[in-house]
Amino acid sequence: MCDHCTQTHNEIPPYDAHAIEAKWQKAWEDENLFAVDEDPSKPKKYVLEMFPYPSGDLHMGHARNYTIGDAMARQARMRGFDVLHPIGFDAFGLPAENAAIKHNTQAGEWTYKNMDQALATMKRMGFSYDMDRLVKTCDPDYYKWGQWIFEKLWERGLVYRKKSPVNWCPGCNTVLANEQVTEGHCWRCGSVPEKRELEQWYFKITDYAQELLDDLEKLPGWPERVKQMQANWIGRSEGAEVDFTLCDADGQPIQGDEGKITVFTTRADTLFGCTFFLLAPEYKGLMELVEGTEYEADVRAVVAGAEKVSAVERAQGTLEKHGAFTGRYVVNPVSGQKVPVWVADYIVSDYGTGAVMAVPCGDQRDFEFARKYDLPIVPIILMDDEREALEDAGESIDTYHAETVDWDSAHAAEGTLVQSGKYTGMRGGKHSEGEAAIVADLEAAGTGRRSVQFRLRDWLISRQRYWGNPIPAVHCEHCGIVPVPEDQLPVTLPANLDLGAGETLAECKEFYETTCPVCGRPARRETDTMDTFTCSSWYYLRYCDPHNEKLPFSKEAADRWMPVDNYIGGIEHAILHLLYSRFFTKALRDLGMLDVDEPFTNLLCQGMVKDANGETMSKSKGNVVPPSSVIDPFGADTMRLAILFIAPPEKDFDWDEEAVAGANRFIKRAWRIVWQLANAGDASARLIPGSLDAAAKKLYRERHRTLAKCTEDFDRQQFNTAISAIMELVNAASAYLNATDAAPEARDAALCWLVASDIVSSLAPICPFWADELWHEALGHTESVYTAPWPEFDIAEAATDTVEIAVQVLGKLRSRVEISATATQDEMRAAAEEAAAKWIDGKTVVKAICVPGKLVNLVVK
Ligand code: ANZ
Ligand code: ZN
Repeated sequence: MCDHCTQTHNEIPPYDAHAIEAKWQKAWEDENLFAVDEDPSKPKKYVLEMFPYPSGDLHMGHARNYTIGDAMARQARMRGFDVLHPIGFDAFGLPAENAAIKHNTQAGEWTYKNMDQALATMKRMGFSYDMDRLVKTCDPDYYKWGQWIFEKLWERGLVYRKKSPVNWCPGCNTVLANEQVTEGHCWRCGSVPEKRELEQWYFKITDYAQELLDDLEKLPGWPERVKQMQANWIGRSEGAEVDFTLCDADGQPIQGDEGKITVFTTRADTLFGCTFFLLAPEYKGLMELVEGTEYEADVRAVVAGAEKVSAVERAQGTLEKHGAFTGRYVVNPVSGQKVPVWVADYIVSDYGTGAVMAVPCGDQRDFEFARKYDLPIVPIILMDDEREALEDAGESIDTYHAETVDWDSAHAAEGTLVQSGKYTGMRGGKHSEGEAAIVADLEAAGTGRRSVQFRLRDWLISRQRYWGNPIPAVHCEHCGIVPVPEDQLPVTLPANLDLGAGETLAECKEFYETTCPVCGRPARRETDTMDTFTCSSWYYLRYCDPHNEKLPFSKEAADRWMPVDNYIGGIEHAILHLLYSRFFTKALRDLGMLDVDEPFTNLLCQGMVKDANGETMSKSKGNVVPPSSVIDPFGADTMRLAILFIAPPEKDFDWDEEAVAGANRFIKRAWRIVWQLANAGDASARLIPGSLDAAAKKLYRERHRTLAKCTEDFDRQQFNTAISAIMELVNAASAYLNATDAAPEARDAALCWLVASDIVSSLAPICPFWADELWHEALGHTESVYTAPWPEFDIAEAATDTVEIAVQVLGKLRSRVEISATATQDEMRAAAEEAAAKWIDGKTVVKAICVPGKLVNLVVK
């Protein structure tokens, strides 16, 4: 007898998550089930999750990231794609060094141990990776190719060295790229970087600035906000360069800097409002202007103060502004006015020309500076309401005159130009009529020209750290800096550095002593390593061809698999990693190594997993929920189901114990229903839709409807609603089983079998162990459910052929009746009269008002 009803069924085995999961982990591994087929007759699908940094075991954020990708990959496999779904580790980086120092081990040892632990958790979670393609960036056979790519980029002129003020992080003891200074702090340790003048290696990403911006349009599958963040970071600005003539207090030209200083401005229309002129503290030639003068000391003080603050913060303009007069002047090429030159710390040297025409009436930063140092503010642009007020007062724009303003902030940037010579009356603003007119005149006079500026800076890639990919270069006194010959790659990291004692590569003789590959004389190896972001900029290409010993990857393999169809990862990578990867793809394309312009067609940024109170999980807060805390009691399938069911993938969610318990209840229930259906079912019976009875017909319709919904939701990656659809199917199946309990022999065996298969198949991408167990044990298959196709459905079959209509008598609802969806008015009336017989009772129906599909109102007398 069955516990749940009064019938005798075949035995239903209990759902034992742990036994099942262990069994299928092993079976899939033995069978190498998730290896790529390399079957060119099938369409390809490349599903990729951002690979982890192996800092310890996986956390909930990883579990969510990989579960999303795995559901996509498994479903794609069932839908007939040849799927590439690889994993690896972003294994170089500072935490390994710090841990090595702290725990007195080697950075490599610590890293490999962590990778093993993470791999074991991935296996428990049932992720369908092609393990044959595992990539660890700290393996010499991976980083060798990173060095090789570096040398190719070098040959192409995309690598150079430059001495410049760089962000030196005192916490990490290394320089940082601009991108790695977020809100004035090191992205990793939070220290405030210092400026240091150092010779460093750069990648010339700015060569691709325009293309990186333009091609965002080729990415409709990326979240808008990510594209916006990239566009802002690239920061294209259209404007003009304007040459000012340098002079002394008497207006005598000075021959410094060829006698002129050029500014970049987006607002040439405001030239008549330029009342002073600003130089960045790092401006080349600034010191020559003041040396030996009474102004030197004040200027030096501003320069020294600026060194303590990062350029990023200074440019934000939110800090208190500091400046000093240089004693020099410039002459405005349009107005002929002579204005004083100041140094100001909110001007940065690496944007535009490092010199600015200050227009305090229109620019808030200049306004604040003018107020602080009592410099003139002359209004040269009227906002529309100011202009109307002027005209109402009967005054003319042409004769408008004001030498100063009583405002407390700069005014709107757009309006009508006034006090602007022949440009008075024109529209002013970015890309305005006035701007165009002034730039045209400047061009004609040779004192200005159109110019486009990008915020994007070249990528500073050298790091003075040990645990990274060595830059393959040799410094020779005779030959200069030369690349390590290709046949000597990789330059391998020495294993036994004493990090604890503070030893660096630059102090490791064994490493740096070498001979020059050109002249053979003793030489010194470069001891900087590459930013680890270089390693993660092309790993997705190595996955296409992981064992290639001649190249980082073959063109053939890249052409087969690229671009990645679905890339899944955190929004924290919206700028750095994604921008660098896009740059690498384009540069490698230009080297002829692959054909695509963009590496990632669709990008999904998964939301964060927060604790039950909506707080970000972190070790320091002690609120981390480790994946094992769910897998241990419930199994990985419950964990995966809960993760995908709690919220759509791109939304943040709060960790919810109740949802986990709910997911576990559903899995168990679905398990029983599938077994019951399978026991009642028959694989060889033929399903004849026309001969199904009403209850069976209802279930049959429901399966088409829910599968259509589920499939569509999978396509939109809305797994939570896909799961809801599967739950509805399980409910419908359960209702059918209950309705037919009295006469189980009358159940439609073909239908039961079909629906059992449907439930298992549709849940298979989400609960893989559960699914393969049922597929084999309840449904008797000998091959994995992932070799079976995704269930087919026909949305037309979901349409019902009957409708329920309301029956009213004299406008009062009396009954409901089910009639054919195609019933005529006469048929509707007849059905209504029958259903409402007792309210008609002896009276005559004089009229029937029929609303097809909805109701019949009977008028009686
Ligand atoms: C005159 C002016 C008038 C400006 C006005 C703005 C408003 P975007 O749009 O971001 O490209 N600028 C130029 N170089 C600078 C530097 N190195 N450091 C700080 N500021 C700099 O910004 C361009 C504007 O930023 C330029 O246009 C310049 O100020 C300033 F009502 O020139 B403008
Ligand atoms: Zn040499």
